[in-house]
Amino acid sequence: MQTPVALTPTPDYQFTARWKRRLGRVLTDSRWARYYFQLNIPDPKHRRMAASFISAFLPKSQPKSHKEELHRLLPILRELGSVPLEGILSSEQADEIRAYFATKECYDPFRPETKGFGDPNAAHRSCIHAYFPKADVAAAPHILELANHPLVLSTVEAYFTVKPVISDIAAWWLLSGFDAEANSHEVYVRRPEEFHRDLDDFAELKLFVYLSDVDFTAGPHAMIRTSHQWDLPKGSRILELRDPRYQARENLQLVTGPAGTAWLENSLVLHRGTIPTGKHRLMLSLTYTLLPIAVGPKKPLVQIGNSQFDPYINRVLTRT
Ligand SMILES: O=C(O)CCC(=O)C(=O)O
Ligand SMILES: [Fe+2]
Repeated sequence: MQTPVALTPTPDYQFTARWKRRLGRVLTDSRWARYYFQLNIPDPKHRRMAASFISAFLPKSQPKSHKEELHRLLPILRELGSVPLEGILSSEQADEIRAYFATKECYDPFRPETKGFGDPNAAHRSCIHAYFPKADVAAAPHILELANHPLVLSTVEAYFTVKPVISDIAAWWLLSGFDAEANSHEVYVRRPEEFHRDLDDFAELKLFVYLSDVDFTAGPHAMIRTSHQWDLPKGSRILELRDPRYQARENLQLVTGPAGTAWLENSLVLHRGTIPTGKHRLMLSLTYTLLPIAVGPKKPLVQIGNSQFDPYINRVLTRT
């Protein structure tokens, strides 16, 4: 009998397959062409220049509300790369959203064969992250209002100098007590001190909102303050906390707070979710960019009647 041979693709085959996949995407969806183009310009200074060039062709914002608050928030966002937004979601509203998600199912994107669940305690032992379908997230109570909160939109518009697009939405459980051995191949587990940037568009801010109470045992979000301005080696988008060339550890910030805690973060800020040691964490993120992004929804997620929200800003999330 012949010994079975494991069929591992050769590096050459993988390389060709990757380029074929990219070409297919670029030819069928122009968002992917823009996506791969901007990936080739990783350094923050050139990205800022590209963003301001593109912005010249985009609609300018309306006169802003919250002038005084903007005066306080914008310098912090520019300098540190992130800024807390207080009072945009009450803890009662966060509880209502969490109760809504308990009636829906979320899924482990890496294990499509496992069942969805609403109760995080019912998760498969190997599951780390479980995401709710984006249409369910967009239809959740309070979320569209939050995405269009005047303080959020004014801050993002002032930062970009033009109207943004809400280009992606996500809500997921980060689960405590997952089987680390079953996930030993995962970078998240294997390199617990690796931080990353997200490069989806030349300008990108994310609104992160905790939907459960997050203390140091609930896998708090971690970020490295001021790192959105750093040039990383060889155009990399990841950094180890211990890298002696950067003051990463000195600038490390862990975000803890009750459900409803919200902040805006430049996606060039090096960040990661830490590993929970005691509690599950439910998180919401809304992505604001100059143009729709390749990794965002392809078609509007929800139909709404006679919307009070700006259709340009909401065109990826909603149609009327
Ligand atoms: O889970 C977290 O705290 C961070 C997730 C993340 O990297 C992102 O949403 O871009
Ligand atoms: Fe990220």
